[in-house]
Amino acid sequence: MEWEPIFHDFTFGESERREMDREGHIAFPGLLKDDAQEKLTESLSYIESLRPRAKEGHEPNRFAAEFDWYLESLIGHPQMLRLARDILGENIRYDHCVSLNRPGGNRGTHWHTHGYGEEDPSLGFVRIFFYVNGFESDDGGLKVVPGSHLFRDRIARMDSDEALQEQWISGKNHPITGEPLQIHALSMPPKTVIAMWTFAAHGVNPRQPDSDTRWCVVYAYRNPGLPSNARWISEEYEKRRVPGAEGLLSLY
Ligand SMILES: O=C(O)CCC(=O)C(=O)O
Ligand SMILES: [Fe+2]
Repeated sequence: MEWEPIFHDFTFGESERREMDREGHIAFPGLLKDDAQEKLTESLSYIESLRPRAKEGHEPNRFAAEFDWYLESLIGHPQMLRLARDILGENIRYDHCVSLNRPGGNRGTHWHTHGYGEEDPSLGFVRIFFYVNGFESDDGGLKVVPGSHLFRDRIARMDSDEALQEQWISGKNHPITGEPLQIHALSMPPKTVIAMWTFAAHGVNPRQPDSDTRWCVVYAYRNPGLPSNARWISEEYEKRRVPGAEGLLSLY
């Protein structure tokens, strides 16, 4: 299979690893190539168009790669796998691909963390977000709390920044820097890729009513070893031969 590059040149070396391990996430602004941005926009619009006819249990947004060949082709793309393996080490599995499109007026999402390997920190889980047309902090913007992942806490749901501040952040210091934990509302240019550890607290601000759709998709990978709650792969799809991803679709 011939692969077109999806990313510009990037490095995930010692300093990137330190940043990710200190902050809980790392952003690569403008990493996506123009061609990948264009194809992703098309694919994500297509996924959006299917949603009104969604079948419960196999929704096009939650199983996005099963509905679109281009999204599927990125699961095993060499640059994607290199990034996932730079973060997680060699032994990885694909976990899910979910579209996160947010049209004007979308309400965003509450604060939460995701789990995996609560009892076994050697098992990593990373989400790789493609913010195809970027976002502003007050317009469908991703919010994070640098250092929150080091607490390895399951935050079920907190509806506002104030609630998170009062009920979870208050009194906590960053375990590495010693500074009080703080909410950061990010702004990112188009074509940004963000990798995030599973225990990082995050939420999303509402999209402004007059804004266009924020196009976004997330790919998740993990070290095998435990069942995974968010592993959205249909039974049939698990048997599929996805180029580049041979052996990566199984649970263990
Ligand atoms: O829409 C986003 O930017 C992030 C959504 C989210 O929390 C997730 O996919 O885990
Ligand atoms: Fe999330």
